[in-house]
Amino acid sequence: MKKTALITGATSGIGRATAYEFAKHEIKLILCGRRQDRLDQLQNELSKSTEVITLNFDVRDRAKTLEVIGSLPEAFQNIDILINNAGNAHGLDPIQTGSLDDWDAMMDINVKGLLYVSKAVIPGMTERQSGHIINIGSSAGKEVYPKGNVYCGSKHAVLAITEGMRIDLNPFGIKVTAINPGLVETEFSEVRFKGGKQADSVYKGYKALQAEDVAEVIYFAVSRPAHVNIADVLMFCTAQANSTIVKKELI
Ligand code: NDP
Ligand code: 8X3
Repeated sequence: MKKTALITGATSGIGRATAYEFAKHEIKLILCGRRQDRLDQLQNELSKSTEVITLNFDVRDRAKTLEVIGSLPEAFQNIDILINNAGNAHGLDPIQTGSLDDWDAMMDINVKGLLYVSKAVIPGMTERQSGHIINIGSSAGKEVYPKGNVYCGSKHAVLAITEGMRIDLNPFGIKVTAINPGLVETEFSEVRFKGGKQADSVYKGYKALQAEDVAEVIYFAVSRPAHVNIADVLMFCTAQANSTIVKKELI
């Protein structure tokens, strides 16, 4: 039987590439995001390969998150795969001058949003005693870098929550995975720098990971045999050694 996946943050970057990768493998898709035009476009394109529905909600809205996921049409109710991907960095500032709004956004979206979505999906998985949750962490969840403070904190939290999920869901046979990429060329930096010029230089002078590279690893994780769980992946582009060392060509 075809599997069903719910992907948050499907309107851009890693989530969008994962939707395309899963569609190739005929996984039924519940695609989530806030930009309706992009959700419509994805539904039009991917419906050629698989069944697709879209959900428009902000993961910060606890009531709406629980409501929309709780009222899925019957054919999409049994979620086999949850990709907790929605999230971003907001700002890159030293802790002494960071913006409270940016801090709220990162903790509310990257951490609490992930929890709300999980809360809506996990009961079905425990009832069926099967499922796979993939949380998109980051290299920032393993290593703190200058001015990364709160974003790194949010991603360290994602990793701790992932480990907690793996422990608590172990009796139910549910797989839990963290995929932790380094620099990926998406809209991430446009969001972090609020569309400012700084975003233009982030992926210049080297070949960053592409969203499709991460999507392939996500599909690898979900396509392992029943007895195999890919627990934790750290992936960088070849030019990146860690959060602060990136080999760039002079341009
Ligand atoms: P993008 O900015 O390209 O995509 C972010 C996605 O998250 C969009 O689809 C956006 O959709 C969604 N999103 C953001 N805020 C909300 C919200 N409040 N409610 C619902 N959806 C939301 O970035 P990436 O693809 O790069 O990021 C995806 C994940 O990967 C994030 O968790 C990020 O932290 C992580 N990551 C990214 C790396 C990178 O270098 N790019 C590296 C490591 C991890 P919409 O605006 O339509 O709601
Ligand atoms: C995104 C990668 O290095 O900008 O999580 O934090 S980084």
